Amino acid sequence: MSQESSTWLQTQDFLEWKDKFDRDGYLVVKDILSPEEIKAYQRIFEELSTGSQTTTHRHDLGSHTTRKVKEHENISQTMWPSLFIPNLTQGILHTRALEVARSVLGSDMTFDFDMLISKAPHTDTETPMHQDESYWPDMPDKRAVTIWVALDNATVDNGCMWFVPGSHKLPLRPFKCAKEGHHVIICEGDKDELHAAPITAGSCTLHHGRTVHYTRGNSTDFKRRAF
Ligand SMILES: O=C(O)CCC(=O)C(=O)O
Repeated sequence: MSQESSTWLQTQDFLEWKDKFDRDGYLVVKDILSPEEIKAYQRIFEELSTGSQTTTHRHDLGSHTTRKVKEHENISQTMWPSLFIPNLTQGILHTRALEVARSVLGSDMTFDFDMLISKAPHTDTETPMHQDESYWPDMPDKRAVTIWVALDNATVDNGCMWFVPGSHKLPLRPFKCAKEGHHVIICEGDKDELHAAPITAGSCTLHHGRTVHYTRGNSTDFKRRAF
């Protein structure tokens, strides 16, 4: 871990993070990126989510619903951006995310995978309520955390994260494919259980592998990008 990043951790309320994360199964950490760093990651985002080198790693997570805006995928995903940019995992975003993960779940936590996910203006497609653990039910060690770094201000109207507090402490909920044969999963639950976590660009949310979460569609004129 870089010296610079450890210095960053010392400026944070990291001792509170673990208690909140253990209690709620999710957490907001503000400003893990500076305004200059946000711009640098936005550039990487645009290069990878539109460039021809990543076409094999891109798909529409919202392809189970009818397309709302013809020229855009409903929910655009680019898997494994770190395969395409040398040393991306040594950069500030991955380094700080790993420090945050280790603060809440243990110093042996390691990086697993990364992805870019965006909702273009007026695509209005929800990411259904789900638990990430449903995608990897056979993993013996259940200590998993997803860190969602906003590259634009994430609001209720453009698709910020929503979580069901405490859901990580209960058994995995029954789930099914959102549509026959489609890979997107939806779990049982009621939207009234969800709490919104709007954050500014450069801040992040983290959620446990079993925490029920969801995002609304983007009904605004602006992109909602997350790393
Ligand atoms: O960005 C979204 O709409 C959903 C992201 C999500 O479900 C996740 O990162 O686990």
